[in-house]
Amino acid sequence: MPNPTITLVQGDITEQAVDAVVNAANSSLLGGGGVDGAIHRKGGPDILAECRELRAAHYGGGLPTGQAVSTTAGRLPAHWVIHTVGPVWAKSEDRSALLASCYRESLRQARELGARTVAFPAISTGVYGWPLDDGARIAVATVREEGEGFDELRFVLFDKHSHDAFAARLPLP
Ligand code: AR6
Repeated sequence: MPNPTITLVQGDITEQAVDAVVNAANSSLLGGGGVDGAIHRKGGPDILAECRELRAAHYGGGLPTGQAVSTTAGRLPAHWVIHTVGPVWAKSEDRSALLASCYRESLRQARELGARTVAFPAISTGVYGWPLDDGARIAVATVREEGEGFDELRFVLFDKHSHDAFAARLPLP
C-alpha cells in the first residue's frame, strides 16, 4: 500500500474538513481545555453525549493513557472525532511509548472507521507539558511508521512555534 501524504497546517483543528480529527482528551472523556475544549464547544453536545455513553458502557474508570476511542463529530466539518489520552510529561520517567501509542491507536481507530484523511494536534504538548520538539519527533516518526494506506495524515499546529517544530521533522517535498 502507498505511504500517505503527511501534511502540516498552522491553524485550528476544529476547522479541518477531514474524515477524522484527533482530540487531545483526558481520561474522563468529559471535556477540558485546549483542543478538547475547542472540539466540544464547536462540535456541540452530541460528542459529549457519546462520550458519556462510552464511559458508562466500557470505561467506568476512564480511558487509559495511550488508548483511543471514537465518536461522531457533531457540528464539526469532520465525520468523526477520535479521542486519545496523552501522557503528562514527567522528567523522572520516560513516557514516550505512551505518546507514540496515542498516534498508533488513533490510526487504528481511523482504519476501523474507514477514514482516509486524519488530522492530529500536537498531543500532550499543551496542558500536559511535553517538550514540543520531542513531541513533534514522536508524532512524525509514529505516523510515518503506522500510517500506511491513508490518503492524508495532517498535523494541525496552533501557532508558528509548534508549526516550525513539526516542519523541522518533515523535509519539504
Ligand atoms: N487546534 C489545534 N491545536 C490546538 C488548539 C486548536 N483549536 N488548541 C490548542 N492547540 P492541549 P494536551 C494546541 O492542552 O497537552 C485538556 O484540558 C496547543 O497549543 O489541548 O494533550 C484536556 O482535557 C498544544 O500545542 O492538549 C486534557 O486535560 C496542543 O494543541 C489536557 O488538556 C495540545 O494542547 C490535554 O493536554
